[in-house]
Amino acid sequence: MITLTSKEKNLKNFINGEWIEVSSKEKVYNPANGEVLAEIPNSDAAAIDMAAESARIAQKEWAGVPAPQRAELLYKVGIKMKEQKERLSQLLTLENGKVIEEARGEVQEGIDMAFYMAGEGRRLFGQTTPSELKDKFAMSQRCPVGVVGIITPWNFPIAIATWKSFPAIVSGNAVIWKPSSETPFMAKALAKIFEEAGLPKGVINVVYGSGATIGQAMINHEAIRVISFTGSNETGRQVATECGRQLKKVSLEMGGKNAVIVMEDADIDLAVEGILWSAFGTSGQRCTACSRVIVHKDVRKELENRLLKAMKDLTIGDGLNPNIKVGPIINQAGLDKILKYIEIGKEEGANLVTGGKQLTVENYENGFYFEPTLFSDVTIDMRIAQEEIFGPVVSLIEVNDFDEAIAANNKVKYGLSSSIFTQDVNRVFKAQRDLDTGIVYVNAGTTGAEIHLPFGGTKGTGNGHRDSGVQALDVFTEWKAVYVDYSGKLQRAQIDTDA
Ligand code: TXE
Repeated sequence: MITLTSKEKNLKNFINGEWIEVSSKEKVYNPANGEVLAEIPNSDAAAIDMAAESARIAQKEWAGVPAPQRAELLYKVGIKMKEQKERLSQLLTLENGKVIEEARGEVQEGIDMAFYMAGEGRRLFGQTTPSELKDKFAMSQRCPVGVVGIITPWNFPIAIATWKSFPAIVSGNAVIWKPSSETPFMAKALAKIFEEAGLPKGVINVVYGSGATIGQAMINHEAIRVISFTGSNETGRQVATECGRQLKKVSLEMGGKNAVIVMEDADIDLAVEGILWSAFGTSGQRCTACSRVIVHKDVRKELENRLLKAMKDLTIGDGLNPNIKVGPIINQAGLDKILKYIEIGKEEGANLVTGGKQLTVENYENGFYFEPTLFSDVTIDMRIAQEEIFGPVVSLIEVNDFDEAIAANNKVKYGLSSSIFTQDVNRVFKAQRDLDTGIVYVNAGTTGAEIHLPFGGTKGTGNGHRDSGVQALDVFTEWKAVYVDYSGKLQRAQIDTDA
């Protein structure tokens, strides 16, 4: 068990390079034992006015700093994150509950993102193209949008923040960040690292508070030109509707109903390992979590038996204990949601093979634990096979052949991640073409995205934008087309082309 220092506990907004006290507070809990960790500011909308004003001024200067210098600062951020990796990981487990090994992986993702985006400072490529006219030069370039707002969830409190803030900052924007109230320590730690690395004041601002007040104030503020949001489908739709009304650019990532497909020629042991890691890692609270297993009828029984056996070996408890494989659920609301879906599954006629209950862990009686759960005899139209549960619950769906498997994968409103286990190269290529998700894995589970590729999905998962990868720059930049005519006469495009 780690203990928070009094400095770490002292949570304040970070606006214009200053740590600002907020009198209204709410408690934040450790999901492993239900104990109060600290009090987090419950800001009002005036904090956004203050942050937007500071960001507006800071951005003008920041955009004038050459991009390679902006990038150097991100590089320093990466170095500092690396130096502090273990402490950051422990704090992450403390506030979020995920097991320490996964927390280290998440912090590493942030470090990777810092170095990757630092590289972008020497690229930020535009294009030069031939002009249709003589003695004329044509090019396009990326320009910062200005002040951007990022709204992040609790399930990847540092990785998602880096996917959004790093490309924004290297592109010359200033950022206002509202982290989830469940996970305030990662936000404080990252802001502190930016401060130590020497980011000019006002380029990043952290404002704690509720979605309804602070999220809404960000959306409504005229200085904030982009909102990048990760969270639930319901909230994302609301955010997009509000942004649409104001013609504000919005990027959404809203989760998934991800499937692992296991064909009859699959390496079953490998498939079981892949399912375990992607279904029960972060206690099933990943947007890419495997919550459906679509299995060929010839290997259904064998897969079910081996999966069940492997699930029995999962250790559940405090994520800070390195022997634990599955940590707690984020809070009581998360548990209630999972319990609701267990009842729905039973009513729909699915067979509850194992799990399905809240769990009490010795010495952690007030923690939010849930048994790893397996439903079989699930059909694709059942709600447990359609809706995001966000917990350690897997549904087995039996299919007759490859085509049925692809169709079952695609028959959900989400489109984030999918995976197929097979040894057949022809099926591999057909699957990567026909699976309609933004991410496809072959002979691996549904999680494990690398930061230099685009992250995001189709259909109800998003609205066409991507976090991470070079594509993340598109969210935080505008394209400018520039024409330089050095002919000394007025040449008219589309008219004087024969001259
Ligand atoms: O999400 P919310 P919650 C899903 C998952 C989970 C459910 C609820 O199914 O069980 O969402 O989690 C801010 N305007 N995912 O309640 O409400 C909020 O403060 C602007 C999947 O945490 O979507 C937080 O910072 N912002 C997901 C962020 O939005 C608002 C990850 C997400 O909160 C707002 C998390 C508003 N009106 C949850 N209301 C994934 N894609 O992985 C809230 N927020």
